[in-house]
Amino acid sequence: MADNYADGQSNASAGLSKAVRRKLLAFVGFANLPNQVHRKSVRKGFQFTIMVVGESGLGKSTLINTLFNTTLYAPKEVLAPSAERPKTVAIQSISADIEENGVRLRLTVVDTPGFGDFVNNHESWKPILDNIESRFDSYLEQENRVNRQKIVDNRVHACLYFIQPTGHSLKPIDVEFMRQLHTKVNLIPVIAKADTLTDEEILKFKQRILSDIAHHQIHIFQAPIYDNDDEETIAENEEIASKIPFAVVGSDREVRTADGRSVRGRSYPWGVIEVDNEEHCDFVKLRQMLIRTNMEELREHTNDVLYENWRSEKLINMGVVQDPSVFKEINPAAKLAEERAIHEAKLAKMEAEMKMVFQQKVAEKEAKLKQSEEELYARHREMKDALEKQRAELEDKKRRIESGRPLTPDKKKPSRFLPGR
Ligand SMILES: Nc1nc2c(ncn2[C@@H]2O[C@H](COP(=O)(O)OP(=O)(O)O)[C@@H](O)[C@H]2O)c(=O)[nH]1
Ligand SMILES: [Mg+2]
Repeated sequence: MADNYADGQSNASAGLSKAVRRKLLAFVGFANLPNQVHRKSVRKGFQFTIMVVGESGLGKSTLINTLFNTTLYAPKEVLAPSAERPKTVAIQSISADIEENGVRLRLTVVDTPGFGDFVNNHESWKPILDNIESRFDSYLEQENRVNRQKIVDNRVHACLYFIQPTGHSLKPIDVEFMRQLHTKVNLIPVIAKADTLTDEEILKFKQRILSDIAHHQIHIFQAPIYDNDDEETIAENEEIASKIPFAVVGSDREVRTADGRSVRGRSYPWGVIEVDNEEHCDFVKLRQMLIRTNMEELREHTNDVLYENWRSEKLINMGVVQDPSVFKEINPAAKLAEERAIHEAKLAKMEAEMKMVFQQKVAEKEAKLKQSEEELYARHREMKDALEKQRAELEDKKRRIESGRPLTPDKKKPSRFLPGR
């Protein structure tokens, strides 16, 4: 009795179809899935595009060279004052394939020289926004191709916005740029040439920048924290987040410190600022966020949120409507009735078709029968006529025999059948 009762219980609870966490009895192998994904992505390589925006001379090119430890940008020739300068923001992109421990990365840096350099900087964000959107466009076009095997991802995954180290607050052009772009790109604000400010100035400047950003409801990229992250990762991400906006110093030169070490940095009469020293600036934290910890996060956020929003907005503007039935809740009874109605309509149609074919066949058969009946009649008449003729002949013969005339007619004589002979 007790056993039955227990059975009843377990059946009832099984009916709720709850996902049950189970311990596997043996090794199945899907724990290896992350390794498979890893191998595959290493083989395919990664694509990452960074955009740098800021007035010229803020150290954008230098910082990119410092970040990737390569000379992506050659030292620029200083333009003579009389030289023709471009009148608008020019957008240039440089790509480089870099490899580290067998992992290939196609890095593209999009530079925007000329931003903020004009007397009238009205809408100088526009060419940059256009560039970002045209990259989305090209991705969308590739997604819509028949063959989607080789999609090149040229979308901008991160935008480093260089803030002039004034120590005051954001300038109107900074606010305008970030307001226009924050829904299209992962914004990462940095304080340029932080070696020109003291530690205290940097701290105050950061607070003012953050409050300006909050005031204008600008969304800057923030590394998400997940439930399943270990404490170390959480601490690391919090540490990174606490440094935003990163106060950076760039240098692609090695200098010698007072204690004789050779470091990447900038040398001043009073000492050396080390780029890779966290005590001196936030360069290391910026690099960590961009490259070591959040590169995939930046790529994912670009794809899943920024691109996705742009894409659905664009498609809606183009008049593409979402079929609402795709999302309709399915009611099993209604679905069954609908299916039955369709089935019945199909049966009725089949029946009508069969009836029609049957009637057609019957009509054909009838016509055929009528025809053969007429033929039979005709034959019957013919045969009757022939018999009639034969009888007449025989009668004639009989009469001649009785009258004593010869049976074989004279050859010279015309036919004996002619009437009146
Ligand atoms: N003080 C200081 N100077 C820098 C820094 N980064 C670059 N520079 C200098 O600023 C000048 C302009 O740098 P560049 O990278 O060409 O600026 P861009 O026009 O924004 O690309 C160069 O002379 C650099 O050596 C920095 O972090 N601190
Ligand atoms: Mg430059």
